[in-house]
Amino acid sequence: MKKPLAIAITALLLTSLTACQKVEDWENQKTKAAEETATEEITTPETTKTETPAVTEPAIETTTPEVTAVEEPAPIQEIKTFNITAKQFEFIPNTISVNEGDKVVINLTSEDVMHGFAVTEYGISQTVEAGQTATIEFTADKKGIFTFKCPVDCGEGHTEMIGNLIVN
Ligand SMILES: [Cu+2]
Repeated sequence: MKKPLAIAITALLLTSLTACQKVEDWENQKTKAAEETATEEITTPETTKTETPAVTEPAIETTTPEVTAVEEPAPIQEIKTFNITAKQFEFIPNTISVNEGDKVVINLTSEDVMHGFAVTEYGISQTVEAGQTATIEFTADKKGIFTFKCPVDCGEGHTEMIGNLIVN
């Protein structure tokens, strides 16, 4: 009488255990599936969120240096224009002052005979006909005080026809 009862109890226990396990497994699957859909839902907006600023940020970064690159050269090279009169035996004015890097424009006018404007260190030698105006253009890329002189033998006082180009 005791053996069949024990068998019956073990059988009952086994069936209830497997039933419990089945429920547990099913529940685990349910939570797994729920977790998967949850992570999918989270990752989808995350990727779109990180992609959007990644595109706009470098676009701002590239425009910022472009603007400063355009603004910078403007104050460096200034155009300095001088109207110089050449006559026997002087330049008026006889001193011109610029900053290193400036573009220098000289309008040289001769009042009497043929004269000119020469700076050895800058490789400049320009003549001007009597009564005419010649334009000399160069970039002051060397610092210092340079002598400018008349390259034309314009008379007795020709060697006195000198001036100073000051590049600061
Ligand atoms: Cu001269």
